[in-house]
Amino acid sequence: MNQEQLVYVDGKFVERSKAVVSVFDHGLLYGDGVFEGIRAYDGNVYRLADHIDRLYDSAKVIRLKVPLAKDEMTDAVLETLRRNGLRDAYIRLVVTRGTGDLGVNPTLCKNPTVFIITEPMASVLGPTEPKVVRVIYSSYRRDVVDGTSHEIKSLNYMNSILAKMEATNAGADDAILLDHRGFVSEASVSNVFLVKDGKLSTPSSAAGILHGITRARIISLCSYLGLEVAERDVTPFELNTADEAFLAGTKAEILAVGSISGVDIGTGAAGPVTKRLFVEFNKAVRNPEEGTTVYEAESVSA
Ligand code: PXG
Repeated sequence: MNQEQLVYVDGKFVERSKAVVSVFDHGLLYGDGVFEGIRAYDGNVYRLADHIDRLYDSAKVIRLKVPLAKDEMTDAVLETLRRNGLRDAYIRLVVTRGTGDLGVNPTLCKNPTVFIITEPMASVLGPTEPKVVRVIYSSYRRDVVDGTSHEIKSLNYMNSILAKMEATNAGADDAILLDHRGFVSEASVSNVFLVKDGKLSTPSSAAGILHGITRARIISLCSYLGLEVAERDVTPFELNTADEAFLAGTKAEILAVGSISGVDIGTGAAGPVTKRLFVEFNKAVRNPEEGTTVYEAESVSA
């Protein structure tokens, strides 16, 4: 594609190199804003309605009034993809508090900033096998639910960034954060599952997790497949001694966890339940019924 990709900024489509926000935007000054990371698979935006709902829930909790109705936001996402001719894409949808003064108080920020970045991104889901990653336990604890809770998908990602840097520094792919009590919470930008004796477990809301859309889909896939899933407190001991563990998120899709801080999980390779869910999830994301179609049928090129 020769033409520069376009970014939606406050209702206008702007060339990527010219897409900017003010240095007085509180999204930049204070991390005051919310976002979503979304994928499109073959012209269908996976679970777009769920992402839009979560965005508006995050905004509600920080008392940020999104200047578009949900259907207008949906149209803006689809139009950005169309204008960029993208079928397999990553979508970053951001709403910031907007410009204000040099003070943390947001009341002077009158107009929230909305921008939508789309880029080509092919799925990492291969036809058969999930990728295996090595992770560590981070020394940073997940933010608490009565603090800067990750239930809010806010622009404040320092907690995850510190953990991710720690992982990179240790030569690992990612880090799992524990919550303030010492229970397993989540990885930097994905949720955690374990499999023991054929049953799955995943940390519950109490552990300060983001309510992942991939996590929710895996739980419903498990129920369809007749697999049991418990949402509960998980100790590091339980995770270390699991038969299998995997990470789930929009960007990660499904990644098998081979080891955590040097302890092999199961055989250290992707286990049978992880592989099965990987295949099923792969099918789900490509099912047009699970997505919001970007292109009208007549405009789809062969
Ligand atoms: N936990 C956290 C803290 C996240 O940020 C997930 C779990 C998984 O949620 P979903 O709804 O995606 O299944 C996330 C998701 C990025 C990026 O560019 C981050 C996420 C999603 C997409 C892209 O870093 N975070």
